[in-house]
Amino acid sequence: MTTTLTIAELGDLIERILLRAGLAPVQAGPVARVILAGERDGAKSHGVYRLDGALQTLKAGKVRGDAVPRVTSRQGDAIIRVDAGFGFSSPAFELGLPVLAEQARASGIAAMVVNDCTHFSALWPEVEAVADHGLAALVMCPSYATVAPAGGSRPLLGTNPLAFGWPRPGREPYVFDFATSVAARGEIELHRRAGTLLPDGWALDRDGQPTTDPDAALEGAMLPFGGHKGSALSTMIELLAAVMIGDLTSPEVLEVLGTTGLSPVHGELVIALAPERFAAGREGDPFARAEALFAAIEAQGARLPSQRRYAARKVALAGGITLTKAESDHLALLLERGLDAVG
Ligand code: NDP
Ligand code: PYC
Repeated sequence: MTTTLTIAELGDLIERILLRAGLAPVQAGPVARVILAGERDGAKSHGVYRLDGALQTLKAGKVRGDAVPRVTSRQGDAIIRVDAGFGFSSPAFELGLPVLAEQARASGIAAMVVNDCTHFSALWPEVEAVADHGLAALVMCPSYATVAPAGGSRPLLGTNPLAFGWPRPGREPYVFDFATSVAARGEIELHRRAGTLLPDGWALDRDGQPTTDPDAALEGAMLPFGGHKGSALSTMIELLAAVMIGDLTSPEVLEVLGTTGLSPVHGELVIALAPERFAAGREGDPFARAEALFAAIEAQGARLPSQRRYAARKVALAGGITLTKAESDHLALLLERGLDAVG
């Protein structure tokens, strides 16, 4: 038996679970919004399934449930610095976004550095939020060491997601967002829970041999997508969104946390760009030219990234979000027992 909730009902339930577990409202609201967005858009690897990890991290004392993020840069700085105070990343991002957008519009480009945040979420909610300000965006962050570099066999890099957004006047932005590993770790965990094998080429076991067993993969190493290309992109993310911003790299995160069973703590880099400022003085409107490019892609029968998500969102907006019995029973348990419900 399934249960269907409206988006507002599910958002309210998630927020109440987080408050019941002890998160302060300043943390619970943004965290609930990002989890709800995952469920609404059919992005199950970052939907309600992430609640347990967030609450386990809170119970282990590895995230501050009462952290109040602060913007620490001065007005007019091109680098907007947000100290997450060892809370979750989403409250820090929401706080810094208006400052970032204002500065990017003023200068054509601005960056937001978020430090000391616990991060479990997908990045597309963030690039979409920047694109809603009429800005293009790049967002990236490390994770913890679970991915072998191309040619290696032991975990070193993170699944390090990279997301990009381009605003499209009057319609949803062009957005892609993917792990630089073959798949997000959440996908492997979902295979494990479902008792299904992984596709070939996703992972190595602890002896460095290819495996399709999710348990062996979680104990071993995941692989970067596209061989040396994904490996280099992932390394770039370690450099820009960890080393450059003075925060932890994926191997350092694992050392500090001591487990991949909790949500990782590190930093995040968000870059916002105003396309019309870059194109100033050149022929053609960048937004119209982008539309011509998107139309040409679709004319070949290819789909744009995020179209599946936007379609799922339409369905959810019209008919609500359907949860399995196991999911709704688990949410009820989390609401009733708070942190006692998680290991
Ligand atoms: P997917 O492989 O599921 O999707 C990657 C992107 O490609 C999406 O934008 C998707 O759009 C698009 N896409 C998929 N298939 C096609 C297609 N046939 N044609 C065009 N576009 C397509 O992503 P991952 O499993 O790699 O990552 C999932 C999520 O995990 C991401 O949101 C990422 O941010 C998150 N993550 C977070 C981490 C963290 O540390 N916080 C670490 C790693 C991952 P669509 O959604 O519409 O299918
Ligand atoms: O799915 O790989 C992942 C992930 C790691 C941290 C948050 N999501």
